[in-house]
Amino acid sequence: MTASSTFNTNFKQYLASTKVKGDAIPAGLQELLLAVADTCSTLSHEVAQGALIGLLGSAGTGNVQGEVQQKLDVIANDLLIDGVQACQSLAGLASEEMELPLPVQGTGDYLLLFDPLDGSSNIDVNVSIGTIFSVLKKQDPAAPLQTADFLLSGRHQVAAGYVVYGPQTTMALTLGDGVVMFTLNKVTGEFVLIKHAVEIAHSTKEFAINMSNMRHWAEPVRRYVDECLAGVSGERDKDFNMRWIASMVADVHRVLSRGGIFMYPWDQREPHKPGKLRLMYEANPMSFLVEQAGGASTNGDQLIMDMIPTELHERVSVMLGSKEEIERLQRYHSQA
Ligand code: P6P
Repeated sequence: MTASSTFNTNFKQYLASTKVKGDAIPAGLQELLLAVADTCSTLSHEVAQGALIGLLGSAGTGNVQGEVQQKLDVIANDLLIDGVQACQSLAGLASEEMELPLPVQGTGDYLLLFDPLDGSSNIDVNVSIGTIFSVLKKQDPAAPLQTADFLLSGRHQVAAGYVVYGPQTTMALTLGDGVVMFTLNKVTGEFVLIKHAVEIAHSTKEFAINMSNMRHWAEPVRRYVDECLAGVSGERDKDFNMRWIASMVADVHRVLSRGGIFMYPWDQREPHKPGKLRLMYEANPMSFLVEQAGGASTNGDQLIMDMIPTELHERVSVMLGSKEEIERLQRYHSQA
């Protein structure tokens, strides 16, 4: 695809003209993804206004995770619900911000899961944040919606993506046949294709983890990071760079864009919790994107997309990115 044609395809045209493994994208899925993209275009504008429209700071409420909700968390959640609930192809939706799934009027069988505004602790300090979404198909379309409908492994996703609200507002999307990226043209309000066939290099010199938790990590993670820090004189024979934006969408966007590894592993601070990040609407969609871009994503013991969920808001240990690094981490976990 030449540079000129790359920037002339908007999201609607892309969905209408693309084949996934030889098949056209179902009209109902196109409708749903366009509604998500349109909502994120609106959200991008709201996020950019911040203090100017009184949107910074806490909403004074808590969510099902026991976290203090930022005003923009609540607005993002409401915008997404309003933006998609009219989609005839939708059977229901689930959000990080809501304890139970929400049935909708649609007669379709798509299930939308989302973290409406991930990284919201960064909102007040003007650091990139993002929306993460995942699409599943209801296995029994005729039955009334229930939480169990959503408890499918990441392998069942029919689409997944994120929108990062940073210097550019950029969407990454996979439909199971590679990864594409679109940037929002803020004049027209359209997402425009900027990159297709996104690939993560199998090796890297860059890792991302919150180093302040080092003393709490399990031994395999400690061993891996120590070897990265030892650099060229150590086991790895090369120096590493470190990044930590504390916004999963921004950190994963960097991994998809230039390789690397992102880790939020289990640690001893809350040993009863398998991790901090959520499986259904953070780890699974990000893992789908990463695998489709030639990377890998594990919880240390198994590939994240193979995990069978038991709860809608369950948490998971996450290590994803360049394939060789994930294979090394899996090896260290199996040796532990
Ligand atoms: P910490 C944001 O709150 C988030 O859920 C992810 O986006 C991010 O990777 C992580 O938590 C940051 O956590 O403990 O470094 O603040």
